[in-house]
Amino acid sequence: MQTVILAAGRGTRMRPLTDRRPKPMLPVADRPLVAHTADAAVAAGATDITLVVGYEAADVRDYFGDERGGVPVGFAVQSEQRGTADAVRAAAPHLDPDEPFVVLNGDALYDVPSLSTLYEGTPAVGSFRVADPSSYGVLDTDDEGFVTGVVEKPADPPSDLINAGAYVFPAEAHGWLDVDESDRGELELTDVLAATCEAYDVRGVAFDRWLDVGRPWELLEANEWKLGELEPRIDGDVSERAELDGPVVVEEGATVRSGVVIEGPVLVRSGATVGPNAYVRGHTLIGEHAKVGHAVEVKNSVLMEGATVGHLSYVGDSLLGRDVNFGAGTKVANLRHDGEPVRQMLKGELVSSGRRKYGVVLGDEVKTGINASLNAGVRIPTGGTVKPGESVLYDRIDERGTAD
Ligand code: TTP
Repeated sequence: MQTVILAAGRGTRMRPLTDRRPKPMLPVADRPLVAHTADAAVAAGATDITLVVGYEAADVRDYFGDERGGVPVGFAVQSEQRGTADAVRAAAPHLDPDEPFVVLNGDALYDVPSLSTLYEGTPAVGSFRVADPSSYGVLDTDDEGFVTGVVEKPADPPSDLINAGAYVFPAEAHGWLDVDESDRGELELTDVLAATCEAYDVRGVAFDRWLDVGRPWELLEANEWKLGELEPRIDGDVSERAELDGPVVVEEGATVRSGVVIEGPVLVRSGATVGPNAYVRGHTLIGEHAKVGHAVEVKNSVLMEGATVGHLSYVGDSLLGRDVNFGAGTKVANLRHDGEPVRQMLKGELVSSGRRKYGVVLGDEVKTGINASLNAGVRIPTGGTVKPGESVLYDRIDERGTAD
């Protein structure tokens, strides 16, 4: 079935990681986030893919080219982010108006069996069961179990199934894309779904596994998921005096020196070096040309391309942007003394990550001096610096709030 993947978003909640790249291109294990979406779509039955791009569109185009897994890929540009229905409208010239179409958010991970079930019939909407749906769009259903619509952030949720941003629309829906602006000023795909529910019995497909990647700690969760699926493989240069346990991938052109202990799942990408004498623990992605040096411990973290943690440092549950450079002895805190979930500033508000263990989010090219210490939940903007011996207690992107 023809498939539209929405990848035009600015990803403001992911700042500073999205200052220079679109959210769908953030690394999740061995490929960008939106590549997982596209690959799941191909495996589930996409016959062609139209990627709707906008912010930093060239990154997405360059990565994909014109096919993915044998399926043709085209691009539609949404120049202004006016909402998800507007994004699909931008894709319309690429679609066959006589055929149904699938729409997927390009910033979510889907499991293939569930997505295949979605592709099996028209119309349908994907959902995911959560304990507290009140802060999401929640699916409402009739007595026969068909979906009647989506209720946004209901005080009294009609079900525990939240909208997973995955739809199969009938061919007629091509004519229903001109929706009115919603209360929050956007052109919303849920209004196209509402029109579909009026005309059709819409199947709700509850996904077994699904992850919306909107906030920084969800990028850690996405990596936890996809690193956990890696098949162990050693193609790089690994010292006989290194110890590799669990699922570890060392790509061709990567080097693991003596005295290193790696506990998988860990992916060491091409051109990266680890050690000597480093300890890399589970669910860590060491990006291309990144460096983890002597007496460094890294756990559950993403080091993007070229990030360097050279000596005597601890990095836990953190996201380090491209070419970040840690001075010797820089330490990251990833746990509060009171054991409460670590909070982070997002769009002017202090938000709970829901994680007891959560470290820092550093933009590209952040540099720290020797013996810097970074408090749990702190973000540092692209190109920011931390002085030798300095202790960064509060968020440096949004100074209205604290992250203590
Ligand atoms: P959001 O996560 O709501 O928006 P965003 O990706 O820009 O992130 P943030 O809120 O942090 O700024 O978008 C959901 C999906 O829809 C995502 O895949 C991006 C896509 N999208 C578009 O392609 N065009 C649009 O106009 C909008 C609003 C979203």
